[in-house]
Amino acid sequence: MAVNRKVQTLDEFTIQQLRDVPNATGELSHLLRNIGLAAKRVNTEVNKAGLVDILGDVGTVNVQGEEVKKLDVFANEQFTGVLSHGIACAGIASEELDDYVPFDDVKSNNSKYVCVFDPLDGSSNIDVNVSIGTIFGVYKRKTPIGTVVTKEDFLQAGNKQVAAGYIVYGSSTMLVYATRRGVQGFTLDPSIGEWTLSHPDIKCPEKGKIYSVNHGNFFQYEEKVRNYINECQHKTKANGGPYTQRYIGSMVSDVHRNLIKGGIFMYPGTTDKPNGKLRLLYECNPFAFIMSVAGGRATNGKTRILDIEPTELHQRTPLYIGSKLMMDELETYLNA
Ligand code: P6P
Repeated sequence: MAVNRKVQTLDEFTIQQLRDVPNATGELSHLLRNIGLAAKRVNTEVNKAGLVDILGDVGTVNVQGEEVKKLDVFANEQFTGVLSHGIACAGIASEELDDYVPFDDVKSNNSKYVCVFDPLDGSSNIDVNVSIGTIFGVYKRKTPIGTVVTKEDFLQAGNKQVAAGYIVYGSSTMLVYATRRGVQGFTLDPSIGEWTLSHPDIKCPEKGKIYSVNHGNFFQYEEKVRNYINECQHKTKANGGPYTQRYIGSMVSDVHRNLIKGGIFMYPGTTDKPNGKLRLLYECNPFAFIMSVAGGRATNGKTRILDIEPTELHQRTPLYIGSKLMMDELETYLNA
């Protein structure tokens, strides 16, 4: 009987990648599998989120006798827990934590990577059942192996990332990660609890017809941005349109859709928030890395996101990210 082995799991894929990477130690593969494990646990809880009232409100004890936590706190604990017990990560910085967390033990101090995380982005959408996500970036530590990591290990430009990815907890749950070798998409098969390769070697279409921006802030954007948005609204068949406006309000979902279909996502600075809302380290840099490997681009309106030298863990930046040709057109407006 022919055995259908077209399905390739995350474990199989990351281990097989080792064959093509000379001198690979397997630590990055181990780290990615750890993230996949924690994400499966988060997925289980996210899928029950609508039942919180039945299972008990946050801060109470549920029918299983477990304390009900806010989902983003739970997610942060899952990723921190799995990575601190693994052998590939020496510490993390998280949207949920004021400062970075060194995993100060012999095993972790001998690890060569650090991770930055937004454990559960868009969590305000949970109670209306809108898809949410986890975003992560992986760096080689700058400090010597064997020592405790310091803040400088986390304040690295996005172009120093060795990997980056996200999990989108949506109609299906996907884990997408990029290394310099390509962007790979895995869909969780709940029947076997495995991440299965469903979107190999993702490339962002050079052109798309989707623009994503919060129109509620329109009159707070600078004139050049407003002019580009007007351009998007006036596209016709004759000049590459018509465009459609899609904005979920959940970055992982909006950028994932545009990565697959082509499009541009914008979170510009506003008069109230000149640096915008999104965080450089664990929201913009990971997506900028993924998009650059997939053939797209990401800027803050002036500079490539990946080239920005961070000065603080939680600093914000305006973000424009998406298909190459759409970014080219945007920049003709921003540089006008
Ligand atoms: P606004 C979610 O809160 C988030 O951080 C991103 O996921 C999302 O893209 C953005 O904020 C939406 O912000 O101001 O448009 O509601």
